[in-house]
Amino acid sequence: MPNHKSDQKRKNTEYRMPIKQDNISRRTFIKELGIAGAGTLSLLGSNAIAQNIQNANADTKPNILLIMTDQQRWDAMSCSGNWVQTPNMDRIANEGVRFTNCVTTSPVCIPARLNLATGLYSHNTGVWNNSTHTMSPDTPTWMQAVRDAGYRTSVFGKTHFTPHSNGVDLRTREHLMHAYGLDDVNEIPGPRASRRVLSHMTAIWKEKGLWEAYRADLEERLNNKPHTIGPTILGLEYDADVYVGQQAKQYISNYSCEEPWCCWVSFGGPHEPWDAPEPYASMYNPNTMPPAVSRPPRGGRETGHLDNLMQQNRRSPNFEPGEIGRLRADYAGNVTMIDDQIGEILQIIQDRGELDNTVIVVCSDHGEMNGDYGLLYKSNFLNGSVRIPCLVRTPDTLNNSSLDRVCDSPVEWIDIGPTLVELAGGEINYQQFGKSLCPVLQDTNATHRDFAISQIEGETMLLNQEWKLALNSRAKPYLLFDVNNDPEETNNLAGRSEVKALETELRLQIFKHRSQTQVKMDVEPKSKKFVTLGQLKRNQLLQNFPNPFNPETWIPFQLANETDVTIRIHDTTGNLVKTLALGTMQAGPYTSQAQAAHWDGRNDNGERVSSGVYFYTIEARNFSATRKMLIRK
Ligand SMILES: [Ca+2]
Repeated sequence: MPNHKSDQKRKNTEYRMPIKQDNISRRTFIKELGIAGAGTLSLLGSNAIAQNIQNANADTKPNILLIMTDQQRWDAMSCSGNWVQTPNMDRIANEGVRFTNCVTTSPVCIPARLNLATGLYSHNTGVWNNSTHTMSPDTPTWMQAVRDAGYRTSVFGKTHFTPHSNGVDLRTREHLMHAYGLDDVNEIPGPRASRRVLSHMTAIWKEKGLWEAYRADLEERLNNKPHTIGPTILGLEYDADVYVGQQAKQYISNYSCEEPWCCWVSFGGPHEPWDAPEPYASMYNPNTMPPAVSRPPRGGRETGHLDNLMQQNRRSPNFEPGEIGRLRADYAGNVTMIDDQIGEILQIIQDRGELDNTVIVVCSDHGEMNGDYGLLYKSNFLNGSVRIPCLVRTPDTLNNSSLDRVCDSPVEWIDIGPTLVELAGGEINYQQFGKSLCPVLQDTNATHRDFAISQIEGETMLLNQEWKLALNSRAKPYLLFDVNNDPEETNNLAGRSEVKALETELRLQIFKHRSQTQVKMDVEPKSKKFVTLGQLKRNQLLQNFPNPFNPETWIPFQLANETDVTIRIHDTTGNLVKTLALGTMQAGPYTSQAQAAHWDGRNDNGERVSSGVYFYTIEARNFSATRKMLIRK
């Protein structure tokens, strides 16, 4: 990374031990300031003190471990499908609740992940496929709500909140991740994007002389036969899933902040390529893998996106005999590898004495067809693609020995965000449509939702306890399955005269759901793209994008009129630290990093300010507003 060499060297060093090097927690900081006014800040340095704090926390708020995989089918756990060995996921299921009918709200990465973060559907976000999309930094998220509830939040692995375009370096986007609500960040791209998007992980691959070989191997697979099966050239030690697991493990192991932690471990696997390293590559016998669901004849029904997928050679290849078994065996190996990483993380939490007071959630953004219907990948509403693992284990479920540990009610994966916020003791004060699973965690026979919704490419699916119906982008029913009597989904009833009334009824439920889940018009504009000047009725000062590892910050605002703008930064005693005279600004939103006021973290004498709380005030014509910010070096 010649562009960032010195900068990155520093970041890498800081990254490895973010907590130990910078051991003043946010809350301590504010508390100290409150007690001592503007006096000097005492440091919480020693592990002994940190340990005491942890012990105190053990009686209060639980830590939160969100484990997410990419492209893990609902049945790829021993507890759900019994063909993949996942003792650690099973343990979480046995100490919590397993949701058997959890669907992703969109069976493909970017829209699904955006939905999870925001609690909004694709018909709200406008993101219906893997199009290039950057989540706006002023988007409210569950991560911010958990952080606001007093947690220190972190992410290790893949988020896909910003585009993975050629040459992007995810390390330059940490300020966005902070704005989304994540304090400590080590983001990686998925396995495909890792050949062209840089990260802390690819920097290591490069240093070890592995990156070019990884790129060449992946290119060859993609150009030749995308579903080539064979171990990654990275080996076990440098495999991306091992990297994510070990980074999270190290972070939790070293964690010494006062706040309870909320750690999101987001594995890039078992997303293809089918390249599990040994010993996982040969752990499963291809001949004993469950057979793929055959593709039924189409019949005279309406067509939809699924039919497009079935016509594409890449997604619907001519499988060689035995190939699907080999794909599945490799995939199972990858899942077990991830499960082993989860086991190591659980052990670390147990060693810290925190396991009993930790919330653990396991989920995946969508599934993988792995040959069902003759298909690879996802992007459709069939079980292999749309149903996902969903396990929720809390201190209460752990201790509730009489709890029925399986819940068959339809649930949506956007329900996870509000669940974590509630368990964190936080509040969601923004509009969203996720629904906390907490009530059903106490009574798993209750109905959480009458139906669950999923969307892709302008299409919508409804799943209730009896039926699955999908409308194509012309809102015509084209998939209808009796979920109890046809669990493999090989008898598509759509279009038959005897189900006409049923189709009409379910279709009306989708329309009603759509009308009831519209974003209110007074919600803040989501990004510059959707903002017209006429919508900006008032001036507004927005929350800065903090960067805990760097004193630089970006201050966004919006102007209703053209005016002179000045931003002044004060310390807690009211002393003026820095004046940013921005001059005459036109009306409009100044919300992206490029537009927002940039403060380099230096005072008017050019000296770097110390870590601490500051206030920034905007003056624009008659408008003035002040917000608090935290600068951490
Ligand atoms: Ca994905």
